[in-house]
Amino acid sequence: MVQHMTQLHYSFPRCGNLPLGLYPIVDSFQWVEKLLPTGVTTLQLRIKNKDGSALEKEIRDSIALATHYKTRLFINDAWELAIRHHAYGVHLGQEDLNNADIEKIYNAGLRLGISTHSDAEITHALLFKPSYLAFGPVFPTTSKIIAAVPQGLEHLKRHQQRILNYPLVVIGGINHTNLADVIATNVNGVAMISAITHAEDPIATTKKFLEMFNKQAQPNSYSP
Ligand code: 3NM
Repeated sequence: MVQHMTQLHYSFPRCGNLPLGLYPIVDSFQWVEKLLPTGVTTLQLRIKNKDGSALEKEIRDSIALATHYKTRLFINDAWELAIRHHAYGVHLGQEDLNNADIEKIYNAGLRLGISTHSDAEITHALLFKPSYLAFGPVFPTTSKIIAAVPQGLEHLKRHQQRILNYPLVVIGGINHTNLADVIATNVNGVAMISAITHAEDPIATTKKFLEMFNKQAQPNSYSP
């Protein structure tokens, strides 16, 4: 599929007035089912080990339940299934951008998030006018093999300055030791895998992180 290298004539819809906030990324319907009752307002389903009807069932069931909870569920990569089952949004990595039909995603009314790891990738991602940009890895991560070196909070702040007023979700190595510092940068969303899925008590941990986010975040500093 052709990659869009020129400015699009449309912008993807934003994700509402509520910041994306705590943004757990999970790899099964079972996890979606477990986390939705915690009150989480954003989730991503990122399944890398299934395809065909097994993948479709996970996606379909997750979308149905997230819709019931009014939770913003982003489907990683599987954009056609996300459209077919009316997901809230799609999340694409840089490499996925080459295979996805961006216009189809837009025409179906879905939100779009795009991963970035550098100034050049941010510039590229902005051409698609997505609903939000994800940026990482902020800290070292063991959940994904990534060529980019961890950016740290100082780099993060620099990138934030560059895309002022654009919703930014940060990712990579975020956990209980650094979450307060990350929230203090006033990012729109904080995505995490292992800090939740490897926690001894994932539900209690999610609730604690949600509380931290709600206490510490300054709604006025978020873009609409
Ligand atoms: N994407 P954890 S880092 C899926 O930088 C993913 O684009 C990243 O997992 C990026 O919270 C990452 O366990 C893994 O570090 C995040």
